[in-house]
Amino acid sequence: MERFLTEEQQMIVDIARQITDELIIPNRAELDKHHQFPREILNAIAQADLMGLSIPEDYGGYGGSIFDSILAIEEFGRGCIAVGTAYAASGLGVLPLIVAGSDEQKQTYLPPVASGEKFAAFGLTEANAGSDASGIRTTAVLDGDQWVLNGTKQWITNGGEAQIYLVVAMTDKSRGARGASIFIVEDGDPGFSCGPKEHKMGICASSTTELIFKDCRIPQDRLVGRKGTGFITVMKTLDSSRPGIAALGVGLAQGALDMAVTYAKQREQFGKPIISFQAVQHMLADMATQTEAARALTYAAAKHIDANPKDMSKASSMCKVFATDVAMKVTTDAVQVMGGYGYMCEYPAEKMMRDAKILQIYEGTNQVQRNVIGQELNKEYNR
Ligand code: COS
Repeated sequence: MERFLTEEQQMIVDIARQITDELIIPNRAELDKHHQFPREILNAIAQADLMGLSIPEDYGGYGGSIFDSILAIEEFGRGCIAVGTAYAASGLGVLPLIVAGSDEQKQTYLPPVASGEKFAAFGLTEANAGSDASGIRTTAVLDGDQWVLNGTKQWITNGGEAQIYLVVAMTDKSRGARGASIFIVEDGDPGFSCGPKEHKMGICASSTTELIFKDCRIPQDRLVGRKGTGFITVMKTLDSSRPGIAALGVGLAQGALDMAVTYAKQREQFGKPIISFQAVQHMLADMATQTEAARALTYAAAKHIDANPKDMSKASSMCKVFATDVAMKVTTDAVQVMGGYGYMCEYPAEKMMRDAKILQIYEGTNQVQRNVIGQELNKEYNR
């Protein structure tokens, strides 16, 4: 369906599409099999000037909207959401800086991420703090003119591959959500290390590690925003980034649909291509309709957020939950349409289905998204 993009937006799609067709799709199976971080592909994305899409122009980026950036993410997701995740996670990593960082911090840390010279990562989750984001236990204590961090972050995307980490730590445990603050930690800071890469069900080419802080000392000026405002910055960060996860879902669903239709036109049973059977047609019809609906909501949500930065939560959660549930359903149905071939590791359908699952879990489970939507509805109808 017509997407009503501007010339610039169509250019973003065209460049991302070319990278996806020429570099991501031909290499995704090998990257997945060997759990290999897609460094060369990310370098190509950087060379095409797409790393800094949502970074302001003053800091070396393209200065695009959230809508602009999800167009690229959707295309990469069509090829492989492990690559899309590594790409989007670098953008997520610097979002707290864009939301709350000082001009000096932005001047220092944003240009190398915009150029792709450095990658970023966002460190929030811990063993006992996932959905309960304010339950984190990592601490930061001011000692002279240095912050001392202690604790362990878990399941951090781009861990071990990034050079810049935006890390959430408690500066005052007694104040709960109001006692959290955000810090910039650099690869090589004393007392900071990353754990080994986790083995995952899907998105195997992306890197997921622990971040370990043992008396990690960083300069005082690495605090992002005011002390104690970290939780709000985290919430704003995630509200801005969740349309990107929705876009990965839309892209993945599109990739699975393309594959299933192509297969159904070629595969013959009972002397006819299986697409001529209504049972298969109905599955494909639902897959196509759901993918278009997910795209429409994701685009509408991104545009709403760009225009209303103070009213992001509901739209952001709605597109995340809908598009990622669609991605799970469409990839599962693609495997079904392809039958035995769909189930074999030799073909891409099974990877797509394995990959889809994480979309319903990370950057806030789909259950948390439904809570957010429900709470927002409750507030709206009280007004
Ligand atoms: N934008 C701005 N402020 C927000 C906000 C948002 N989206 N959501 C909450 N806040 C504010 C609240 O207004 C409240 O402020 P005050 O203390 O001034 O009243 C404060 O933040 C605490 O809010 P709340 O009490 O609602 O927080 P909860 O601890 O109940 O947590 C959820 C709310 C569940 C929504 C939050 O913890 C969450 O998003 N969890 C999922 C985290 C996640 O995505 N994890 C995945 C890993 S990150 S890649």
